[in-house]
Amino acid sequence: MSIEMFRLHLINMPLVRPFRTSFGTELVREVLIVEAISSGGTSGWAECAASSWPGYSSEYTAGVIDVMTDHLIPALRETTMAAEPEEVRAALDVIRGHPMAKTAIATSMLDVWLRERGQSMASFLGSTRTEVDCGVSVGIPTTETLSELLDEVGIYVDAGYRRIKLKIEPGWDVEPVAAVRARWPEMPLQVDANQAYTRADAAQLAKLDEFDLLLIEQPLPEEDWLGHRLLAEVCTTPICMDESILSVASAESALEFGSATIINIKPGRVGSYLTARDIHDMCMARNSPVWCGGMLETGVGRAANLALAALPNFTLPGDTSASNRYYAVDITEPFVLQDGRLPVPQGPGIGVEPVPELLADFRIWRRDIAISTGF
Ligand code: NPG
Repeated sequence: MSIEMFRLHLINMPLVRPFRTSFGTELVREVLIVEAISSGGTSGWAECAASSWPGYSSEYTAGVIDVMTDHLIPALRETTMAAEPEEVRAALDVIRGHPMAKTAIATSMLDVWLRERGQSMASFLGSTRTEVDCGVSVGIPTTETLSELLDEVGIYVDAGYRRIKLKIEPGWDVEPVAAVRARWPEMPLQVDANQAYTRADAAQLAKLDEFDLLLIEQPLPEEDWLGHRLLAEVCTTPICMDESILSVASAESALEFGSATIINIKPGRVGSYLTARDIHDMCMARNSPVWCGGMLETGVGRAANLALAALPNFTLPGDTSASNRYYAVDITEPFVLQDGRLPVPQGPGIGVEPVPELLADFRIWRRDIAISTGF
């Protein structure tokens, strides 16, 4: 088996409602879908987590396309690897950084590899569940009103989501959390600041302690390990890291240094589903819970994330919401919430494929990169 070509599909997916975070607002998700095509004609599919602009991290779609074309795919071409997933990871890791681009290339190849073996990604990664508990991430309302927030949260509570995550930023934190907590006293609740605070905000963040939150996610800049630890000393709410976690080493450092007690695992941020699994294993050995983050994925990225979230130490509900929380029409068969859970795909590879007509409908650009990796 050899990969003969990568086909990059750039699509524009309108969100059902704007998604506002402390770093910006998305109305339409620009999504890069990677298709790896083997000599046997099997297509493997992956979704790149990058956004169109470098607001969440330094990666962005146009940069991803460049690094894939100029560096990552050529790095594969130069190797004599046999396409074992570990060898693909090692070949791509010759290039520094660019984890979202690497994850997309590696996952498309892994999907081919698994499909040709008839094995599901869930079983390959070591899943122990056939369905996963789902949470939902609620953006800052564009009107900045509590009524809009409560209306949106109400929709998700009624839909059966098992955990609510509120986006916060300076000026939008204690009041919205208090309002949601007052309306839903029993609902598992957490917040995400996307690095919007500074060490000087510790007292403000500690005011959130009275609302019985599961965690505060990434309150401080990603490189501020000491700041997170100092914050953990003044807050009783557990601190969780997202943007800071790029590897097993950074996750282990976070736990060991006391910067965080809970890790959000996003495969795109760590360069590979194999590394995501390794972080899971390390955290499990330390009795530290993990949960699966989300990047507003279509069904392609969601399927792979659900396979990961089915591993045993994903004990907190993830940002793995149903298709209709994001898109009126998904590019795969939609994922539908059932009793607050989503099923883990069990078919070969990621277990889903884009519907060709829908992929074509949403596509704005396509590029073929022919290669032979020699395996
Ligand atoms: O449900 O996929 C989802 C969204 C979860 O909040 C979420 N993602 O900071 O984690 C994040 C945020 C995000 C989304 C970041 C898109 C960047 C782009």
